[in-house]
Amino acid sequence: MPGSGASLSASAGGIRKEGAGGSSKLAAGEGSKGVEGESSKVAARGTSKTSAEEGRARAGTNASSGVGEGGSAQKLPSLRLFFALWPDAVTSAALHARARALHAECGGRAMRRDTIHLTLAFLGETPAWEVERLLALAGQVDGEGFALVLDHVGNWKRNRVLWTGPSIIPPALTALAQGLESRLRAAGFALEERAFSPHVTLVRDARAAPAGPQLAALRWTVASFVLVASERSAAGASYRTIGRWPLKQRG
Ligand code: 2AM
Repeated sequence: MPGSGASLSASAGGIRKEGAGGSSKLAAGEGSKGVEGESSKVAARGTSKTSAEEGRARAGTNASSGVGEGGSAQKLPSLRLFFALWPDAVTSAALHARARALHAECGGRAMRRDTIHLTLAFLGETPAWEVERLLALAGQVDGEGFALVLDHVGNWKRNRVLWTGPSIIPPALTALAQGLESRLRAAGFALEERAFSPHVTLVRDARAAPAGPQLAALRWTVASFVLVASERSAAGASYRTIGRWPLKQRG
């Protein structure tokens, strides 16, 4: 991983940050057994801090081991980061309904509404000081908004994940994921080699494959992308949005 680099100031004006799910409220019963034990801590909107300050302020960090100058082991602050598409409230409610329907049929753990998303690029454990560079880099991505038609339900047997995705991938989604990936790689961030496979995880640890017909198509109007920190504790995982970038609307 490279050291800290470019200043954020040039692109800070284009960055707007807000909570991941738009709403952190959970539907009744979501804390019950059979529901994914994750929660979303949504940060306050609209502060006057600069992007760099906000990125740092939101960088509640994990600690990864490192070796200090004298050779002694020390804890370095790090974050588990990924870029994602985060659904608006209506879309996340519809996706959550789909997750519950699959859970009713197949068992496992349904994703909670405020944790449902589509991963664009998974960075994993990342030094906290890299957040500024990631914010600047994402601000350079010149993506277009698009409609994502989620008309497919898939079942990954290897990890017992049930997911939904588009049978036709919009070119603007491919361009966005590739634009992020190429910038991240050029900046020295390590990404997985496997090809981008757009999907929204709905159920984990499913006990059975869905037997029924494919569900009705769900249309998601994608207007922004986000950088998210995933945090794990005894209570489960929570997601915190660190940055949000609007996608251009086609006129
Ligand atoms: P998933 O939906 O298929 O589980 C946060 O962990 C997000 O990053 C999840 O949406 C997860 O995808 C995705 N992700 C991609 N690669 C990952 C990896 N190697 N480990 C954990 N999560 C990964």
